[in-house]
Amino acid sequence: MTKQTPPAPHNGPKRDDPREQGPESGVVEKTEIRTKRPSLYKVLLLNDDYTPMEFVVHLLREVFHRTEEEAVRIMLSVHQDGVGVCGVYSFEIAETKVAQVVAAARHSEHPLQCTMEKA
Ligand code: TYC
Repeated sequence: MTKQTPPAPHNGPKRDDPREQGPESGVVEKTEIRTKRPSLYKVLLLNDDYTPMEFVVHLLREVFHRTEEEAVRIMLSVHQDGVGVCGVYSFEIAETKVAQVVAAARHSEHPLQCTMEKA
């Protein structure tokens, strides 16, 4: 009868044993953190035949912090082209500005329209 070599001593779980992935396994997992820059949105004013020019200029100054010259230029470009950009903002800021313009216009009973679109 031939003598067999005894099996190698078994110290703990083998590599494909699920226990190998446990906290004592020495496996270090790295979680990759990916950040995305927030999308930007254009706030647009639409032209109409009834809202006074001065009212539009006032809103551009108060809501969009435009100078008198910038406000007049933007208002006139909306008046001529039908639509114009008041500013570009993150989603929440753009949404708030649209709401402020619409609220002020309705309060003063002007039909002015203001919307936003992805820049
Ligand atoms: N067209 C308007 C007028 O002649 C002026 C105006 C400009 C209205 C811009 C809206 O978004 C607007 N009184």
